[in-house]
Amino acid sequence: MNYQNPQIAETAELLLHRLSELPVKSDIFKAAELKALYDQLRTLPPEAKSAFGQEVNALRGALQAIVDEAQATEDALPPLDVTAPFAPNLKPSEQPQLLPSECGSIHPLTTEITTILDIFYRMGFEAVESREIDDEHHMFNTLNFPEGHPARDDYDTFTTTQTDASGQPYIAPAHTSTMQHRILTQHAPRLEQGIPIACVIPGRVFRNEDLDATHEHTFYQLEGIYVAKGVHAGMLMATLQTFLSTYFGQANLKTKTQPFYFPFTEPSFEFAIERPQILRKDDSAEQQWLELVGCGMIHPNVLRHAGIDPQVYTGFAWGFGIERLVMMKYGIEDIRHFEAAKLDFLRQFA
Ligand code: FA5
Repeated sequence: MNYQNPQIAETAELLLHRLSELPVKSDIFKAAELKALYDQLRTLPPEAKSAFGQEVNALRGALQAIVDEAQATEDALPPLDVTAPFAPNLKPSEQPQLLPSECGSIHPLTTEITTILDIFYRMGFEAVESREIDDEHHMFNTLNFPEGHPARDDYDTFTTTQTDASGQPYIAPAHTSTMQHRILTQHAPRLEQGIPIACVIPGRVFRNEDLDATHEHTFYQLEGIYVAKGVHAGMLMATLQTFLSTYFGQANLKTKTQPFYFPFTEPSFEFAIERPQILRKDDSAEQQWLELVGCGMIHPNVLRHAGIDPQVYTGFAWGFGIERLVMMKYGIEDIRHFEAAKLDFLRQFA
């Protein structure tokens, strides 16, 4: 359309160009230039108003026609599933048959992690997610593993070819303890205000492992950290006992500890529970134990590294394998079921 008024002609050219690039076409009606034309119309003398008004309305009509046409084309297109695991432009007849999404269900590990976290929330812990890529500093140095110490070999995992600023490869963490230094450093100022550090950290961990019914190369752990004044090992045992009794719904669950070694805790323990009924090997009256958790009092060097004075504050930490816990609860005999994507297994938890 040819506009007689040069100002309207110029605005029309500008708005038509802008419209071609706007993702939401109707936003063109919010343009300040269009509003300016209407504002100007109001100020014109009556004799000029009519011609100016007709051209501004014609411009608005032209814009509306383009917006309507774009909307009609959009409505005519079939909806696009950008998450579809095939080329989105395939015709419906060419698309592979997929199960309708209502057939899916939440993975049992997701459900159980939610249940586990809920118990710890009620005990006053907050949750922080761990990372799936980390570095040598958090994997070993801040956790009191001396350089070249054989204890590092217990955490054999995968590394990237890409290196960090210090020339070290990035590490797929072999345990959630890599988060300890971060949590302690970040929350240390709370201690001065008399607020304890109380965090649980769920996360996926990776190990270069020989696989069997209880060992996976990729599995979940839940780390726990508690630091305040006057914290002692009895509190650690009580915390784990309370959690496990609640999780298994068995108030009289019996637990025991035995000495262990972790560089980042002193003393260190392995925490065992009496096998829940479902996982007893036989009906004998003999007590049967199952080691489940690595734990201990946080090593003074780890606290010091995070700027916390171990003479004033003490704390405990633990780490358990989530799959093993879930296996015990439901009597699952092989850890590899979790990642096997077998519907027969998954449907039992749907
Ligand atoms: C650790 O990973 C320590 N970071 C735990 C810890 C945290 C100690 C804080 C002290 C303070 P460990 O390697 O034992 O410890 O693993 C802890 C738990 O993870 C085991 O008890 C087990 O439940 C689980 N786990 C270990 N390796 C595997 C595996 N390959 N597959 C499945 N679960 C595993």
